Amino acid sequence: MKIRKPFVAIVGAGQVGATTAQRILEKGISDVVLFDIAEGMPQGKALDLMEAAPLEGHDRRITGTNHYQDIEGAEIVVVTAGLPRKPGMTREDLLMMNAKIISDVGTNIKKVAPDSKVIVVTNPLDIMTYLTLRVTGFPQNRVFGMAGVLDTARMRFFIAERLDAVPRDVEAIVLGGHGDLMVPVSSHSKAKNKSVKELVPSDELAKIEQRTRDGGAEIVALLKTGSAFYAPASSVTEMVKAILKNEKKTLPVCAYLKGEYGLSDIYFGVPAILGQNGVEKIVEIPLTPEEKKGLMLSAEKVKQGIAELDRLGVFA
Ligand code: TXD
Repeated sequence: MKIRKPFVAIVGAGQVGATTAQRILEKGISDVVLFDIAEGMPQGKALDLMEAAPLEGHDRRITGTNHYQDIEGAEIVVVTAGLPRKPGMTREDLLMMNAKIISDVGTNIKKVAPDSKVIVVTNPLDIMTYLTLRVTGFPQNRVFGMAGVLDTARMRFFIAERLDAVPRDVEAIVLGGHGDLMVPVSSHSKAKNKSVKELVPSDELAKIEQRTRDGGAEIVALLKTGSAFYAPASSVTEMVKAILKNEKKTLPVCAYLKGEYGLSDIYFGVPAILGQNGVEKIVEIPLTPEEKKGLMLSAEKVKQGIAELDRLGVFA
């Protein structure tokens, strides 16, 4: 089947990759090319998804492939290739294993889709996004990562659950690195037209913030094998839609900072405007002294991860 432009390529047809493909197709956003190194697997999933089209009623197309050549011309490349976290394993344990994979994937994207925007999903997220920038040599606005949309969605759900509210109607934002030190910004969380700080007692809000930080681990512990994929796929899809439809929507994005929030030469979760050019602007929001302090701690951890990659010779 001929894929029509603009289309999205997804590298890594595992849980997050395939579910993202499903969401993009079923929401009618664009055609999709699904790539994986596992032979037959992306072809099988693509065929299965096409066979659902008569029932789901969409007119989108997907093909599966093991050849990078087939992603040539992609408007957006979503990178989910990697190994998922196992119970007890930290995101940083994944560092070296996934760094090798990302170097390979980035090199291929540079070759076949040099004009694409790249959304990195692979963990440890902030560090793999930084590595993707270095490997592709793309402009910074065309390389960014997904984590904040997911962490924020988790927090929104936890607040909605506590208040018996509709999750969609709860506003929240989670900033910082995608790790244990991420910063749920409760000063900007709202529900029922009120600040969440007015609606939820501070000790309970602190628990919600902690559950948000542990959101990934909570799912890993329940699933036993693999990690979350439904909400991550929804989060990637939200970003893809904002770019393809040039929505200029402000979302928490793992973006390259050049002095914003007092940080530079780092990929970090901040509010950013997404549109047809990728990250079009970093938005600086006022933070409490405590939130600022939390962000600096989180940034320190991301910087350490980047330094670790450097020490291991990954950038050489
Ligand atoms: O918020 C976030 N950023 C995250 C990140 C939310 C959820 C998952 N997060 C991370 O995404 C997770 O820790 C992993 O690093 C990735 C992918 O998670 P997923 O659950 O989709 O992992 P799978 O199901 O194991 O899929 C990974 C696929 C699998 O099919 C492999 O065959 C493929 O990646 N793979 C490759 N594809 C292309 N090229 C290479 N080199 C390659 N190596 C493995």
